Order: sequence, then structure tokens, then C-alpha cells
Amino acid sequence: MAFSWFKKSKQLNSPNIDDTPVSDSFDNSDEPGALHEEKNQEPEVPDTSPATKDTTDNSSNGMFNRLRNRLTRTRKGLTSGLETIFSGRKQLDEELLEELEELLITSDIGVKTSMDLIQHISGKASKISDPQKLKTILKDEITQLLSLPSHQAIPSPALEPDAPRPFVMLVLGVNGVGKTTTIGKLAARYHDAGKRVLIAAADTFRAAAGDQLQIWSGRANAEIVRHKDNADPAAVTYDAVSAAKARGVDIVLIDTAGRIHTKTNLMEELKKIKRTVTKIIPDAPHETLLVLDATTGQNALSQTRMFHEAVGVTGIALTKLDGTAKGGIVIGICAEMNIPLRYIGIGEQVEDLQEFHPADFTDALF
Ligand SMILES: Nc1nc2c(ncn2[C@@H]2O[C@H](COP(=O)(O)OP(=O)(O)OP(=O)(O)O)[C@@H](O)[C@H]2O)c(=O)[nH]1
Ligand SMILES: [Mg+2]
Repeated sequence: MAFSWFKKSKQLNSPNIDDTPVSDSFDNSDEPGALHEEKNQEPEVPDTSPATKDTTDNSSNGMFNRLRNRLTRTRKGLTSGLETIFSGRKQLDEELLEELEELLITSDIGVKTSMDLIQHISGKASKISDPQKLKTILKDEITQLLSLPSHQAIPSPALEPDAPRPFVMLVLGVNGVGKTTTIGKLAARYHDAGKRVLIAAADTFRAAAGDQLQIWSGRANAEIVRHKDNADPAAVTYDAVSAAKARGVDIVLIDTAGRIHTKTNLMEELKKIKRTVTKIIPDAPHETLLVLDATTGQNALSQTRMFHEAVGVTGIALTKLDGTAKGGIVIGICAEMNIPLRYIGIGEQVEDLQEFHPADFTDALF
């Protein structure tokens, strides 16, 4: 069924994805409650769930419950939005599709991906007579979108049986996105998997950064290589990777600054760190992990393009999905970037980093 809606020339660049300036600070302005009416909500995961009690249940059920719980804001935004736009209507017409597209864009799925989804849904319009049916079809479409072979990447290459040793992971991202926290969580995960982990404190810009990392390394039983504040990050990297090689460490995690003293460009600094790693281990870094903050919405896409162009990103970790109604950014990243989303951050605790599994994510979202 063709809707004239599709013939309308839409502004693909509005909001402007490519030209969005990269935020130098972390945008905390997301107020999910204000985005959508919160009527007709689904029942929440009961308060007795492990996530609510903040105890750790790492069974697959426990992890799924925690994921579902932490995605509550995004889920409520989507489901109550679907109810609202369907209220008083009996069928999926052009106007409803426009409102649906707006809802998807508000959830930060992205303009292009939202339009693609709407196009598919409009083809099934005759089958959609109530919000529940619409929800099912939207879920199917998103599942299909995330099921493309390009999104079925290995979630944790460092834990693959044939992973290089030491496996060197360079962690990047603008300031405040959650790099250090993600490194701490990864270090704990790798330690629990029986790996010997070393952290390089190559963020020498912020005085407290090394201390923060020291605390995380203590929690995760990881070794740490640290120099004085304002030391050369490449020198820290050199010492850390050399030590890892000499000591037979399995995994090296390099924490970098999101912001540096003005004279040197951040990207130039990162390139230098990368060259230093390569000097010691020619095929390293084996992973260049970009950390993105989900609450910054579409800005995350422009950050990805910027870092990828400069240093070549091989994997993404998307943090703070618990703090936003805009969790649709996961779908936007998967659909628009050809870089695997490996981890999602759903809280500040060590167990709040999960490998990204598209099917679980979609189930938790609806
Ligand atoms: N709610 C929530 N908070 C998170 C998550 N990941 C990180 N944070 C918080 O975000 C804040 C910034 O995290 P950091 O790890 O210090 O970020 P960073 O990128 O290392 O910051 P800089 O070193 O200043 O560039 C901290 O308060 C973290 O606890 C997450 O998944 N959910
Ligand atoms: Mg940091």
C-alpha cells in the first residue's frame, strides 16, 4: 500500500546527523518523563527483581530482567507513545504513520532508520488494527533490522579462544561518556573469566582520572600502569604494553582522555598512542573501542564518524541506557554504522555492562 506520505520530500538531514557538533560535555538534559504521557503503561518488572534490589543475579534470566528493568524509560516512551497515537483511531492511516515516525525519531532511532521502518510498516497496514498489533509488527521489523549478519558480531573478541595474547584494547570517547567506568567493568568481567588484566592509565589530563582507575583496578583485581599527572599518555601506553608483554598478561585495557590540554589535538594524541602500541605489537591494538553516551542521542553518531575517521573504530560500547528514554539510539547505531555494537551500559555498577545481543535487546524493549 503506497501512501502519499512517502512521496513527500522529507528532510533527511533534519535533525542534522552529519553536522551535529560533537559535544564537549555530556548532555544530561534528557527528561524522559516529559517526553510522553505515561498512561497505559505496561506492568513493571516487580520490585523483587534482582535489578531493583541491586543484588547480582548473573543467570541469563537475572541479566535479562536487569536489562528490561533498566530500559524502562525507553520502553515506556515507545509503548505509551504507540497507545497514544492509536487512541480513538481504528486503522493505520497516513496521519498515524506520520505520528509514528515522529515517535521513532523522538526515541532517537534516527531519521533515516525511522523512515525505513515506516515504509515497511506501511506495507503491512491492512493487518494493523490496534496498538498491540502495531507493536508486534514494529518489534518484528526492528528484530529483522538488528538481525542482519553485520550486527551479529562477536560480542567479546578478547575472550575468544584464539584471541591474541596480550589482547590490546584501546578505549576512546569524548569526556564523560563512561570510558573509565566501562574499563573497570570490562576488567572485572575479564578477571572473572580467568584472564590476567592490565590497565594503562593513559588519561593523564584529569588529576583524578588515575585515582578513579586505581579504584576500579582494585575492584577488578587488575594490574595498573600509571605515571604522574600530565605525563605523556604515549609513554604510559609504552610502559603498559611492554610490561603486559613481558609479564604474560592476557588483556590490556588502555584508558584515554576525552579532552586534553589545548595545544595538541585529541585525535593527534590518540593516533600517537595507537602508533606506540603498534611499535610494540605490530597487529595491535586488536580492538579500538569507542564509548558513546546514549543520552547524547544523535550526537553519538557524529562522534562515531569523527573517531572512526581519525583512528579507525572496531567496536562500540554504548553507556547510560538506563538514564534515557532515547534508547532507540541502539537501533540507529546498528542501522547506520558499520561498526559492531559490542557492549551496552545499563548502570554504574560493575555488573551493569552487558554484551549486546540484538534479540534480547528487542525483547527487553517491547
Ligand atoms: N547511569 C549510568 N551511569 C554511567 C554508566 N556508565 C558510566 N556512568 C557514569 O558516568 C560518569 C562518567 O563516567 P566515566 O567513566 O568517568 O567517564 P569517562 O569517559 O572516563 O570521563 P572522562 O575521563 O572525564 O573523559 C560516572 O559518574 C559514571 O558512573 C551507565 O551505563 N549508566
Ligand atoms: Mg575517564
